[in-house]
Amino acid sequence: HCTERTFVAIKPDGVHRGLIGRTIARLEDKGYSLVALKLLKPSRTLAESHYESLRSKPFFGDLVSFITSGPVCAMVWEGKDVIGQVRKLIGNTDPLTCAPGTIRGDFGIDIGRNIIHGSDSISSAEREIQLWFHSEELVDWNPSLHEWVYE
Ligand code: YYY
Ligand code: MG
Repeated sequence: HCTERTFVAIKPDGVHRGLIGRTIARLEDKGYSLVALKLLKPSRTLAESHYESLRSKPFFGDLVSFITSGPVCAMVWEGKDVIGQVRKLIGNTDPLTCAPGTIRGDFGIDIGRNIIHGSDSISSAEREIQLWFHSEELVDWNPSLHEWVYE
């Protein structure tokens, strides 16, 4: 199988609400593997560059204050089509329009408290992984479940 990596972050609301374990469980249950994981309080520089494409939006200031309030659980996940599949597991940006069964659909109500981030493309995944992690923090390993998850 060809693998792909994505950047996932449980935002401060998800951490405060005790949703780290249940969120990780959903990605593990799907069959994806964790490549890196850390808990941090992001700097303003990190939060602003993470969301740099949204700099001109009216909610940008609130978004950066919220993310920097921390803690954030930053992760890299790997597997076939993981970028698109994680976006599906997460659900739409606005939790009110998410289907039940998605993370935001099950756990969120307001758009500014939507629990989790997932990269939206190959290029943003590469950019975000580099932004949040040093290359030596990414762990190469071969999950023994692969032969039962992939044909
Ligand atoms: O990728 P995703 O998180 O689903 O949405 P983006 O359009 O990239 O926006 C990033 C982040 O900004 C969103 O998760 C919540 C916040 N936000 C907001 O507070 N209000 C909006 N109208 C749009 C986005
Ligand atoms: Mg986005």
